[in-house]
Amino acid sequence: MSATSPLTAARGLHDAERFTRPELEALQLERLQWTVRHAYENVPFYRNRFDEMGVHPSDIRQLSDIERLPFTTKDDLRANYPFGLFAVPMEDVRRVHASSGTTGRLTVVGYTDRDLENWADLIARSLYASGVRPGWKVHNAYGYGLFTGGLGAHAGIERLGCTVIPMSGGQTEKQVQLINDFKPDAIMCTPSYLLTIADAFEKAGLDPRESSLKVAICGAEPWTDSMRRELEERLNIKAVDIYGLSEMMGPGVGNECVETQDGPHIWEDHFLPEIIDEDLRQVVDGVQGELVFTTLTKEAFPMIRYRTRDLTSLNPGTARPAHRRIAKITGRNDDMIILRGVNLFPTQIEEIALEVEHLTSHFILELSKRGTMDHLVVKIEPEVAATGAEADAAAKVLQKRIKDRAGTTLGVELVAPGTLPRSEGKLKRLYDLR
Ligand code: DLL
Repeated sequence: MSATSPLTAARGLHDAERFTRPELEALQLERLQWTVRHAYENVPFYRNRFDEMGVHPSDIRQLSDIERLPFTTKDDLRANYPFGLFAVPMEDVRRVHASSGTTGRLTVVGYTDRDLENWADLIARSLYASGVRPGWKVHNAYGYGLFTGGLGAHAGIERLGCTVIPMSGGQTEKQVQLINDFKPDAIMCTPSYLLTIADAFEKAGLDPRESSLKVAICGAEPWTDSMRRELEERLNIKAVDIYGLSEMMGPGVGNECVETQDGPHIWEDHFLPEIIDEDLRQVVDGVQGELVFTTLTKEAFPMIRYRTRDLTSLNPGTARPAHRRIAKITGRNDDMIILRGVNLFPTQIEEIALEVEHLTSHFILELSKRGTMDHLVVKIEPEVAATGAEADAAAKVLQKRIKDRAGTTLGVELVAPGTLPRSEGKLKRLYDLR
């Protein structure tokens, strides 16, 4: 099999998945040199940055030379809105996507024909790693449109030789009906939306464990291993983690293997990952920090050392030995809550809430001011079947466990089952009322 025959390659293991680490690194170096030259020659922003730092593409002689290159941030994307960072003429850009983020301008990304081909291949590779096989029906509940989730996943499902059910997000009752009637083998959606769908099954009088689904490929937001267990238990499926971001491509930058479920392997033949500390210095594998990526094959939108703001560590490959894995992302450094000097992530609360009997994973965090102090309240739904006394006791347990493990006291308020907003895509956990 040749590395360039996409159809066959995408329907089994790609050559790059069998590489040894030295083989992979040789390819990475060649591709890094190409990318750096491509960006320098075609994007004035990169040329100026490189010139300011006195670095030239010819200085990249080995992979570690990447540390000589400047970082790129979301602000740089915004400052070059909409197409300022594109490295090919507009007529060669076949598609754009955009993400809104929480503040300010859209960030826009673009793809050439070849970029779209690579993306479909990488989703196919990710699905294969998830245990999906040609001939399966895949229900795609990632949102279609400017968001990369829907259309990105769509092309890869087809590429693997599966039947795609292009449902998109929302219309939850209809999702349940289609899953029940079309009997898909796999589903793609955010973990929080899968929970909404499981609830909707029960509301419709159906047992989610009895559905045809075998695998869920979940990502686009941080989630915990406790949430994985909850989803696997409630739906009788395997839940596998898919990672990605628009600035690199979209979904499929990395994916977990179903046989090990030990964190997404980054597809390092296309993306070069680094982890940096607060002083922006590279740290060694195993140490947590901010994830940074450089694209290795992107034509329309090469990105050099893009700071993702995602907090994780890089660990040795397992099921795909040459491709390092990222640890489950605890959060982003911009959704970290600093409460009276203690750092907190919504995922920490999720982890703890899911352990407490009689509570559900339906909760939000409300941050407000009491006098001059910040105050954080967890509003959480108890299980429908819990008695008032059971729910009250559970709320106290939650508060105590948060205090013991996160080191700070939060308010815990019970709210009636079914009253908190339900996810239809990326779930908003934190409401800042200050
Ligand atoms: O969320 C792409 C995607 C779509 C990935 C569908 C997976 C599935 P953005 O909207 O640009 O792109 O958001 C990217 O989402 O930097 C992380 O903070 C977060 N994220 C994505 N996947 C995961 C994951 C898509 N598996 C941002 N675990 C990233 C934790 C994730 N966080």
